[in-house]
Amino acid sequence: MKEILNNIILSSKLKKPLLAILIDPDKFNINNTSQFIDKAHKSRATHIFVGGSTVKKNETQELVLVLKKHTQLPVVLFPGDVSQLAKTADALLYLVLVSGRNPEYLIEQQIKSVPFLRSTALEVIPTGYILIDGKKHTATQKVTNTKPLDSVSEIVDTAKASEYLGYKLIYLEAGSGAKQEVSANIIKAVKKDVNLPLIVGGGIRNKKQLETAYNAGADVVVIGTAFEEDESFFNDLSKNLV
Ligand code: 1GP
Repeated sequence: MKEILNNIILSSKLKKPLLAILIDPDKFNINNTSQFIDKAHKSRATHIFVGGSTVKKNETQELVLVLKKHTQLPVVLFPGDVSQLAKTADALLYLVLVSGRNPEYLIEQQIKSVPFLRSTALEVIPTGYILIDGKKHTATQKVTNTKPLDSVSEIVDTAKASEYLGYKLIYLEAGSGAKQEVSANIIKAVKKDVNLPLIVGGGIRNKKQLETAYNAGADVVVIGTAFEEDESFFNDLSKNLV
């Protein structure tokens, strides 16, 4: 079953924008899950992503179990490394950091994940993950020891190479808490040249930025920090306001 990917492809074709709430297990109070998810359900959120740059052992698995008890929204792993895998999630963004040249995040982590993945029915979605300069030295940069891209043509060529290589999704990432989100110009340029659904995240903190990303061609927007800092942001994204 490739339900999650097929749903993203269909939504992209129908121009129905998707919104993923990113929960970082390291920063999230698991005792607040019920309240947090109630708010997410009243918002236009369509997916829950789970992952972070530095997450303690077993934290992801515990959180995913609790989330699955509280929501029917698809729970998708967005792992910082191989320790952040959980059988009970619905899908895994199988990230390859194609903007970087660090073999650990190009192939090593993926190989390390194989024994675990063999024993699960997780939907594995090959994703070209492109780190873009968000005017802040983000955790992703630190942990992966890679440089973000800032040239539009390099970003587009990297995304196109990912398409030729057979990846199913492109993730344009400015980094969690980025000062500058991925620009509309970059999103438009990638959308024009690459025939894959586009996920965009990093530094999106208000409705205007969200709509700008959708209008430029983002199929899925990911927001984490804005909800971590202030859950009332869910009210701005109420289903009734769409
Ligand atoms: C980070 O793209 C996500 O990996 C979300 O970023 O936390 O800045 O919303 P924010």
